[in-house]
Amino acid sequence: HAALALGLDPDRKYVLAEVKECGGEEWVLEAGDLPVQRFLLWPRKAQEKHPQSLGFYFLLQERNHDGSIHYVHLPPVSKEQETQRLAARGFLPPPQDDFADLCNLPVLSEDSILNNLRTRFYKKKIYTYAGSILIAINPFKFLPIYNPKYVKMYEKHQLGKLEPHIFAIADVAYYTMLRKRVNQCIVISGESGSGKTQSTNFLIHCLTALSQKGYASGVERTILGAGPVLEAFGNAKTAHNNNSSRFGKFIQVNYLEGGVVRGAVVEKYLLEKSRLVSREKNERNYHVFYYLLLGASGEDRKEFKLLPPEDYFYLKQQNFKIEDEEDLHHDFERLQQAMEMVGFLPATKKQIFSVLSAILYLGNVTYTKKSTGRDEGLDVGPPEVLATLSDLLKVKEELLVEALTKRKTVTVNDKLILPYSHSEAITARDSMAKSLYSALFDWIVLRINHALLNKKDMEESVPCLSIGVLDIFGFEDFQTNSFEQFCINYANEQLQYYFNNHIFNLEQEEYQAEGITWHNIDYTDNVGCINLISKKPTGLLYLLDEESNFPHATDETLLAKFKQQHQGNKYFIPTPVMEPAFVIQHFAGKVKYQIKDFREKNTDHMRPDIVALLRSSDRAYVRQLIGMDPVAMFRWGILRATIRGIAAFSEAGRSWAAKTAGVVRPISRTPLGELQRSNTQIERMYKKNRSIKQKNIIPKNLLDSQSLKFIVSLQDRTTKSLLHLHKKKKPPSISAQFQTSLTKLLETLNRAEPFFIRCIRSNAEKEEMYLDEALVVQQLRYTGMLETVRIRRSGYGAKYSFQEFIGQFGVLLPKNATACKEDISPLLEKKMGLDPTTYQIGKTKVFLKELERQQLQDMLHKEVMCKIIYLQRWFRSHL
Ligand code: AD9
Ligand code: MG
Repeated sequence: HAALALGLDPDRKYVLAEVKECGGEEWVLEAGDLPVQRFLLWPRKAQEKHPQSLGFYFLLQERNHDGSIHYVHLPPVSKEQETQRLAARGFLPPPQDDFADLCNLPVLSEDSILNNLRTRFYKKKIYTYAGSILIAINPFKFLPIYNPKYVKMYEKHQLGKLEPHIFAIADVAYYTMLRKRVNQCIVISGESGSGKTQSTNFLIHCLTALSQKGYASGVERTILGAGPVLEAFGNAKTAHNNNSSRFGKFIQVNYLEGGVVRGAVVEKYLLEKSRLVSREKNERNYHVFYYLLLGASGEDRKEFKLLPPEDYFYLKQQNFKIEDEEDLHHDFERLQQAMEMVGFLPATKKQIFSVLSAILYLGNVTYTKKSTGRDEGLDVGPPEVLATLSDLLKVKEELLVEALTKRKTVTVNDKLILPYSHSEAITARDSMAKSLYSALFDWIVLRINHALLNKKDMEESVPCLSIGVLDIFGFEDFQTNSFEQFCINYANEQLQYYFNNHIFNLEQEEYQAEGITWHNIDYTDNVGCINLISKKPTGLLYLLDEESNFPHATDETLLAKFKQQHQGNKYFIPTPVMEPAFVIQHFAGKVKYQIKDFREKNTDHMRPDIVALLRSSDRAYVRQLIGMDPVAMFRWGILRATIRGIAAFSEAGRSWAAKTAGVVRPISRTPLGELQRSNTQIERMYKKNRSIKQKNIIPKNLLDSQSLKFIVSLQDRTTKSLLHLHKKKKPPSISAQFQTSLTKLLETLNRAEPFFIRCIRSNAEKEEMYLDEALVVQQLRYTGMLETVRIRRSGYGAKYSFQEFIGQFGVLLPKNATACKEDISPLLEKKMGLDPTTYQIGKTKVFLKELERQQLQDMLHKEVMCKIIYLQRWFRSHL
């Protein structure tokens, strides 16, 4: 029972020691002439930070089994840390009042917000509201508040009546969607390691549980399986987070009108490809590689030709050590289960694992200068690696060697074959690995989407309502930051803007439009930074695209362009002339980006040579991975399903669908010319079909002109993307694609009603139940928490149009009341006697504070109960 750490209590009267395996018992030991009061169980993490470190305050004397004595030196702990840790364990300070909603704080300041959050945190209340915004502080420790009992507890409750909880948000989003018949979205933000992905998982869990009766089956199971599969392939250990998302995702859960889950769609954003081939010290490659290597059975090892992890170049760079073998083994089992949940058959899993194995082998390909003859060029090896690769990918070894050593360029009238230089060859090899992995990831997302789409019968109905949950990669600032961080931080910048726009802009514009009394609240606008990055024509992203296309450009000319265009911009901080880097003042802090490889990463598409090689594979799966644009394949999936839906509906629909399907079915194999012809045919059918619709054979909601147009446009887009592939036309740059998908995402979000979750990282060391005040304050500051609470507090959380108000609270109004200010006002002013500062009636809407809304709701409830009792009495006396 070695003591792990010692410290002084805040008054420096006692020595406190912690013992790892004592199971919470108190121990008494001697420590010099200081009395030792008690021993506590401290988090293991705290100890890992200073293993056996040579503190000079404390010396623990221990008796070994054989009676000899040895000493353990332990580090001192700061008074502040000590106080916080003691508070966490319920020792100190005496219990303080706390507020579940920051809007109810008696005094509003940065200090009072922090104090309240801290007090709650150490009472294990990690969730706090700011009106309807949920603040979640990552405790790095699982609290027992997520079991199904809690889902039930929060079901149909009123926000604010129970302790704040993430399930409360899911529940309110769900019932608001059903009540208002409007799509909802939940936008989760926070820096890397703050708990967004974890929160997403809790939300998805709750959102599927709410709709199902008792057990997860069918599509719910698929949705629940999707998370772990995507995390295994798209998350990795970084300096900030052991499970850092290296891609963004938007999961949209679709519901039937009655609220039963019908399916879901996962949209992914920008996977960090560079991680596959290199990364910073102490960081790891994608989880799935370690799961596979440490979890695969002997048989699998043989089949996929797996080596020990330390034998792979892509894994062993920089401080390679694996300390969590046991966990990884279990993780692999869990991954396999999740893959089954999303419908991956054993054969599919095998295909995936052999591609993973091939990717790892690619890293072991080495090059040497040709030793014989005058032939310039490189020898590639080692032979056994090439043989294994050719076997795993089922490609001819000569072709593989060619793709790994020579560049083929097709000019107007000639084909040029040039040998790569050593560094070019390494780049080509890595590019192949990255392409394969990102194609694999896209394919997995696509397959998951298929499973989510097809599980429930497409025939039944069309999607009506949805709740989207957004979980992107959090803001990050590493020792060295590159193109990936630039994109990630830009996405976070956009999300902050979205938040500001909703919470401050739109809200205050509405107050103004409604003509209610209001003093504007200022906030820190980040639009300047967004303009710096993305405003046409000189935004950094546009300059980047320009320089990426310019043949003689280099990273240096790009940097020069940045500096020249944005000198003096307050978001673009000057750097020393010689430094190959630039600094951006983001809303969440300054970040220095190294310009190296910006251009290359921005145009990092699958190389035609590699496409050609993989196309020649004898393994259908490998051909599939690269053969089709995944987006097109996905659309094709919807197209097919829609056609099936139409077919199921009626005789006329069936014949239409049969013809249509006949035209488009073999789309992936159809020559392009024919595909274009088939487009014309669909168009013709679409026109003909108008008459079918007019005859009311097909109901409007199933086959309105909108969905037919959709089908035609899908077909069109599919053709276009195939053409793209065919003509080898330059696809848009990575940043342009990212920009487009972000814009699309924001459009989707703007069409839905948002809920916000602000995740906060409690400390940078991932220590359990420990709140680092400085770090938390910093996050509160840059997210504009004080201003947010201010507007939520002085603003009005509840809004009803007059019509909605009458609809909901009509029972409380006189019989002949109409939807106007004059009829509604007496209820609030006289009958309820509300304080005039707690509500306002505008031109078309009633605005209420949260507490008053609850009063109104309670009053309604009482009134309805009275009516029921009255009716019951009446019945009893009359029947
Ligand atoms: V990143 O931007 O993807 O790098 P996230 O997603 O914000 O980041 P994540 O959800 O991965 O952070 O949380 C990091 C770790 O904190 C998790 O792996 C958990 O171990 C831990 N965590 C987060 N939230 C909770 C929680 N509510 N309860 C317990 C939590 N642990
Ligand atoms: Mg994450």
